[in-house]
Amino acid sequence: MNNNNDKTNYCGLSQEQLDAHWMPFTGNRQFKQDPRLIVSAEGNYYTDANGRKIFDGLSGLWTCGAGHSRPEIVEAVSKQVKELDYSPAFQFGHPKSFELAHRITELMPEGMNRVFFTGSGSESVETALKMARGYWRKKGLASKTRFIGRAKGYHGVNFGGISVGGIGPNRALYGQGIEAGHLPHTMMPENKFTQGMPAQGAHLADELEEMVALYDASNIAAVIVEPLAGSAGVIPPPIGYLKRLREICTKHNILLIFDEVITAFGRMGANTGSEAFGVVPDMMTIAKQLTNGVVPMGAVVAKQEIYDTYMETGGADYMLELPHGYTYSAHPVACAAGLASLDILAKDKLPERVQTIAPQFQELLHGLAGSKHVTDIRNYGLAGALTLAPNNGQPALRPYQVAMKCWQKGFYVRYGGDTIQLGLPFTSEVAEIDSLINALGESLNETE
Ligand code: PXG
Ligand code: PLP
Repeated sequence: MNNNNDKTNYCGLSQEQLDAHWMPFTGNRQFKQDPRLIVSAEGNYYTDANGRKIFDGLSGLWTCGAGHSRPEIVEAVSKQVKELDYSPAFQFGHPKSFELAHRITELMPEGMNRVFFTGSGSESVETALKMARGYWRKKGLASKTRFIGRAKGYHGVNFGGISVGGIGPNRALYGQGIEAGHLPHTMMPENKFTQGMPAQGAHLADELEEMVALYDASNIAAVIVEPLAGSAGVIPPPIGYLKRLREICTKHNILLIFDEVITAFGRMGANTGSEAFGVVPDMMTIAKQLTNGVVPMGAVVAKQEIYDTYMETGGADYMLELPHGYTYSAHPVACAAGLASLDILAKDKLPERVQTIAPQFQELLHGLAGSKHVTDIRNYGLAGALTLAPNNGQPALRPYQVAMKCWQKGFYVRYGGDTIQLGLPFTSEVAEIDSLINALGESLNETE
C-alpha cells in the first residue's frame, strides 16, 4: 500500500486501485511499484502528481501537436456536450460530421475526398482493409484478398492491423491472423545517422514485384505502409521509395494505403505525409492529431472512385452499401474537437511552423551522434529517434533507463524496443528543444 506521507505522491491511490487497471503497452508490475502519474497539462508541459513541470517530448502519444488544453478546443467540446452529447451513428446524422469530413478533404491530396469516421487508428486500419477487400469483390475480383505490409510496420493492435504489422512482439502471442506478406523494412546500415530522407534504399520497393510474382496480383488487395514508420523508431522513406511503390501498385491494380495516423496534420511539415513526400495513395488512415488528442477519433480517407464503386453496386438505395461502422463513428464531441483542432492547424499555420523549426531540431538531435550507446539517429519534420546498443543482449533495457532519467529531469520521451522517440509539439521553442536534447544527452551518459 502506498503511503501518502511519503515524499512521492500517488494521489491517494491504493495498491488495489492501481492493480485494478490493466494498463496498455505498459510494464504493469514495474509501473505499479512506482507510478508516474500526470495530473494536468497546459501548452507543451505536463504537471505530475508531485507538482513538477514536465516537457512533453512526444506530444502525448504523437497526438497533441498544437499543445495541451487549447482554449478553442476546450470551448468547442464543452459547448458540444451541452448541445448534443451523442447522436446515433447509423442511419441518422448531425451537421458537424459533414462539416468535418469536408474540412478534412480540403487538407488531402486531390481526389481523396470521401471520409469514413472511426474511433482510433486501429479501427481506421481495420476499416481500410475491409474497404479494400470489399472494393475488389464489388469489382468482380473476389480473389484479391491478400495484404502486403512491411517489416517494422505498426498498424494498430486489432487482428487485421497486427497481421499486416511488422513488429514481432505485437504478434507473437496471438496466433493466426489474416493473409498477409511483408516487404523488407528500409533501415539500412549504410544510411545510419542520415539527416532526413536517406539517399539509398528506393530499390527495396522493387521487392513488391517479387511478392507479386509469388502471390500473383489477382490475389492481392492492397499494400499498406506508413509513409514514415513511426512506432518502430521514426524511419523516414528513402528518396524515391514511395514513388516506386506507387508505380508498382498502379501497374498491378493493387490499392495503396498510407497509414498516416502519426504523419497526418502537421508533423511532417505538411498537411499529410503524402504531401510531404509527393506520393498519393488510394486510401489513407488518420487519427491522433485530428482532434489534437482531446477526444478519440480516427478516419479513413478514400479516393472518390472507391466510394463510387460501393454506391454504384449498392442495390436499392435504402440498402447499406458498406455493412461496417462503429457506435462512436463521427461522435459529435469528437467532431467538435476535430473542427476546432483543424482550425488551430490553419490559423497558427502549424505545418509551416514545423517546417521552419525542423532544421534546428535536426541539428540539435544529430548533435547526440557521439553520445554513449547511440548507434543511429533518424529524423524528419518534428519526429526523431535514437537507436541504442543492447545491454548484454537486452535491447529494450537502455531506452527504458534513459527515458526514466529524462522523466526525473523533467522531460517525457517515448521508449520502445531499442529506440528513444521524440515527437515534439509543433509549438516547441528552440530553447525547449535544446533543453530536451541536453537532458537526453546527460541521461545517455549516466546510463551504463
Ligand atoms: N497506425 C499507425 C501508423 C500508428 O502510429 C496506429 C495505427 C494505431 O492507432 P491507435 O489509435 O489505435 O493507437 C498507430 C498508433 C509510439 C506510439 O510511441 C505509436 C502509436 C500508438 C501509441 C504509441 O510510437 N501509434
Ligand atoms: N459488442 C457488442 C455486444 C455490441 O453490442 C457492440 C455494439 O453495438 C459492439 C461489440 C461494438 O462496439 P463499437 O460499435 O463501439 O465498436
